[in-house]
Amino acid sequence: MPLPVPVLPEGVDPAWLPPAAFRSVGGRRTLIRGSGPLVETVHGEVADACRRFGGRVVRGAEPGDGAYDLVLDLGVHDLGDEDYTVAREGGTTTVTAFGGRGLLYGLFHLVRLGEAAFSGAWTPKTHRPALTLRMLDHWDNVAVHPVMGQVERGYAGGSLFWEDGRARDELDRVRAYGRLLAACGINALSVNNVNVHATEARLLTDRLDEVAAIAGALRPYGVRTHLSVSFASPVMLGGLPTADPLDEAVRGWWAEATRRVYEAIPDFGGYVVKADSEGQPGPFAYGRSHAEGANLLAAALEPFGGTVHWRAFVYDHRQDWRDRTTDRARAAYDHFVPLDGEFADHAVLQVKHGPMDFQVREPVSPLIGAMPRTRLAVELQVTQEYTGQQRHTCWLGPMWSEVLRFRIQQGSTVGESARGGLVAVSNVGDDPFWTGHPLAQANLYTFGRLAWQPDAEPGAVLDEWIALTFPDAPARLADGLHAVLDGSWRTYEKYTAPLGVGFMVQPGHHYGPSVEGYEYSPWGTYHFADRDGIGVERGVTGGTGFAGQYGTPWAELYESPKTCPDELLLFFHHVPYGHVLKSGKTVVQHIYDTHFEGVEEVEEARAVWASLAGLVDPARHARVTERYEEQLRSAREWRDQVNSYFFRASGVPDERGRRIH
Ligand code: GCV
Repeated sequence: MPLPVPVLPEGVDPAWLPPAAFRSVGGRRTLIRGSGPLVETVHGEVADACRRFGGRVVRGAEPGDGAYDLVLDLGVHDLGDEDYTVAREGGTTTVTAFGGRGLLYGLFHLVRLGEAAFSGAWTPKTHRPALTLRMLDHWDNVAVHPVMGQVERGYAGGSLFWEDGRARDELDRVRAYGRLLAACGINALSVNNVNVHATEARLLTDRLDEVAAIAGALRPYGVRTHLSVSFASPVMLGGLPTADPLDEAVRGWWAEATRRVYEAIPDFGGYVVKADSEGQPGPFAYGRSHAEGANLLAAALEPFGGTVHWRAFVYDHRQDWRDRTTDRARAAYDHFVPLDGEFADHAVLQVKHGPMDFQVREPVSPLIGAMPRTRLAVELQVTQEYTGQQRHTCWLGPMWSEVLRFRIQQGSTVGESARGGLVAVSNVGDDPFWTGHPLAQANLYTFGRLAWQPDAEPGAVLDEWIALTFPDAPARLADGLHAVLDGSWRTYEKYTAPLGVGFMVQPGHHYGPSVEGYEYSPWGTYHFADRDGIGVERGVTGGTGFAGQYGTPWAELYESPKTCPDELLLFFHHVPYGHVLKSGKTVVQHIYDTHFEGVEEVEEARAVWASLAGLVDPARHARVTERYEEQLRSAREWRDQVNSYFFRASGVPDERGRRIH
């Protein structure tokens, strides 16, 4: 039986799957061959397109039995579960796949191609994902947390999954979410915050049925469910006196708990664990290593084929700001590199892409190139915690692409090193536009597509997103969207923290400027600005030694201010305000210029957006317009605070005599 396409609740934006995106797939004579649950999903999709645009679907016949425009063929092919081959010959477009996901991804491939999928002739081409795991982590709490709200670092309303303290009864929206994720290639999702509070810990045991219900809603679109668990579960939930990973009773407890999970959710993906990090419990309490901790859970998951995603975000968050010997940027490498080779096969070490914490500009984490005997997943942040909180337009595709294409170790890019997959913190909530800022949908789509193909051109991915989201867009709209999105990450960088220094945000909620907000805090987030200069000395000579954690050529390049790229200069070096950048400007003049330019660029983008009224539906246009007002207000605040701070600290006037307060 074809599975009906999920119905969007009234008023919810269809994002990149509006009905019109299926116009080319509808109106055809289609043959679908093969069986299995995802074939029913594919059938449902094609049937829905035919209902809207004409055409018909036949199941099971042989391709030669009639004339078909489209054949979707699941059978025995020399392909992996997610791969598909597309071809066109004699007026028939064919997708062949071996697995249901492959067939579904092949169908969405045709949707992306639009009319081009049904014209001309092309030789067979096989598409396969570069990374087998393409996952979103939701930092959703079941119960609304008194400080963090329902979604930690969430800027799109409440949770899609949890409401009034339990899983939603109505899961149509979750089904529709799974469909959006499949259309950009995401195949896994964890349903709760990595900071596991008391209520959420119980999802593993007595509240498992709620997780199973969500898994059931995501499954038809090939999205596997994972769960964040507390390392202290045996104590919190099992009444054991210890959570020591080498204790037999603890190992037995995890084995049994995991067996029950698989009984309820046979295709369960595995656990996500934040241990010994920002107050979460972990193996250090028992004098055990993080490999011992991760392997405990890997052993419980292994019989069922599951994986533990063990996060490498381990650092001292109670640092004394007076202590210049401790460098947070070093922490993940220092903790984990000695453990290379000790992690079990079913453990994946999940590493944030930068050594600090999702700032607008960071170097790539040196850990990514330094653990060749460990399966690593790289973690990005789609939710815009430090990049404008979905009030600012900030398309992160170019940043992620730079990270993924960075050659971290000889011959290998970050994308190639992420053998355990690419993971991102989701930016989605129950907001009618899914992401709060409607243009932030482009970030989620881009993440999925880059996870499928890390070396894809981000601009081409944005073209896809535009064509799907606005199927009848005139060229003027597409140009306008590129104009406001293409450079928006660099614009954001210009009016916020300069030259890689990071963390000039207001403490706690992290929105808006506060140059010294994190300067005398315990979080390890300092810039050391004084009257003479700014930046963190992280060289091997005279610094914290962080630059030495890289291999060749990066260690040498970052070691000296002469060779360090301008955009990371203050991340690696403390320099005088008069230091001349490769651009020929002094550091302080660069700060003034970029902050003035950043605001001007927001003003321009706001005007471009205003000119698109009439080409975009009114509700979406109004929402983005409102966000631009706030972005401009906030960008001016950033400019004025940052420029005034450095003018007062340095006493150096702006060469161009602009107004600084
Ligand atoms: C889920 C940052 C965020 C925290 C987040 C943490 C993490 O510190 O501010 O909200 O906690 O990263 O990635 O675990």
